[in-house]
Amino acid sequence: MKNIIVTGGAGFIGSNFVHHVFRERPDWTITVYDALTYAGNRKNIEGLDPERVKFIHANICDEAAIDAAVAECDAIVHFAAESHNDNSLHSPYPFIETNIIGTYRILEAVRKHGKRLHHVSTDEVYGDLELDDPAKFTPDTPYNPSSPYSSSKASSDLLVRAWVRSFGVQATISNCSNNYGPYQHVEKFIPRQITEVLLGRKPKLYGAGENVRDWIHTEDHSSGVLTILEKGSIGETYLIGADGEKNNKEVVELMLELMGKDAKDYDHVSDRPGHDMRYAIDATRLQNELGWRPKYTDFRAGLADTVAWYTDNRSWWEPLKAETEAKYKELGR
Ligand code: NAD
Ligand code: TDX
Repeated sequence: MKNIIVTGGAGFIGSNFVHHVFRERPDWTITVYDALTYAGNRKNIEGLDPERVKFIHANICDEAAIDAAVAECDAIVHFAAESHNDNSLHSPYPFIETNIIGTYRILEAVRKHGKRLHHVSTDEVYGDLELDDPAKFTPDTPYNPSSPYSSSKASSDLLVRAWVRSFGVQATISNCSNNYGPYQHVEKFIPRQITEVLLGRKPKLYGAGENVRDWIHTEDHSSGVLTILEKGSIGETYLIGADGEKNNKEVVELMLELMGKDAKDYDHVSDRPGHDMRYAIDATRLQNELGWRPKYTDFRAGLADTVAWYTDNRSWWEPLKAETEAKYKELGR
């Protein structure tokens, strides 16, 4: 596999994956296929050798454009999505179009051209867990999504499964937990809070702050996806997680401490409607069957690096901040 397309490769996780593959597979070429929505940024993939990293500015819903791109590659890794729950509560339609129709277009293109597909999805398709539930999500957990975002991702996963079974498409799926690291949009929890503090304001916790997320460094997500792309069994679903469960209050307090502030100096704001309580991943299949292991398991160190990245890259995030906070103001959060 030498020539891959990365959809959404100018977004947070996609661009980290592009950097990862660029480093780890020096004989591969990578075509980033991205519509550059509000969440995409060409700066995320700046500085990479243009002989090895190409860019196509197009929408995955554009049938002719995706068909032409897929015809030229060996495999496609599909990250492109509308990815933010709060936006999906405010205006769901783009989630239906990109996440469902866009994935359908990709499936039809890989079917026509007989190409390998890896579809990137989320643990949110499984719904949520109670705080005291000993269970974690496994590949056999029934789908039970809560939000327009997670239900559109669940729909896309089901399309992939159907295209594998009905048409013999060569696809794998991964469902990963909450990522953190560089290049994450300031609408998301960790970058929002870091940048609020850098601007002299207070972090904003939804509700009581007791909701639990299973944090994984985006580098570990990248190595998981690359492992599945190279070694995964066709038709299989793999869960990617690094045993990183923390509640939101703990994350904010650690972040404030790392930034030299009073750990209790945050505000509680109104809760997200339908707010999932807890996500937790059991990554046994990926570990046992494909031998994958996470490397960035020290959350304190990973969060400190992330704080340092946002501190050092103010010109990257500052232009996004006003519009993002205006959207939150409308939502009352
Ligand atoms: P992101 O919002 O940062 O980036 C999305 C990228 O896709 C952007 O570059 C955007 O321009 C592009 N894009 C959006 N719509 C497009 C379209 N119609 N055509 C072409 N390009 C389009 O998202 P992210 O957080 O990096 O998430 C990437 C993928 O990983 C998504 O599929 C998401 O569901 C999944 N995921 C995310 C997380 C997380 O914690 N962020 C966790 C698990 C899975
Ligand atoms: O300001 C905030 N305050 C707050 O308390 C924001 C933006 C969020 N939160 C809470 C809500 C969640 O419990 O923090 C937690 C994380 O929120 P998000 O960053 O919005 O992520 P989440 O809704 O958990 O979804 C993320 O993980 C799964 C990604 O955005 C999805 O793309 C991925 O599929």
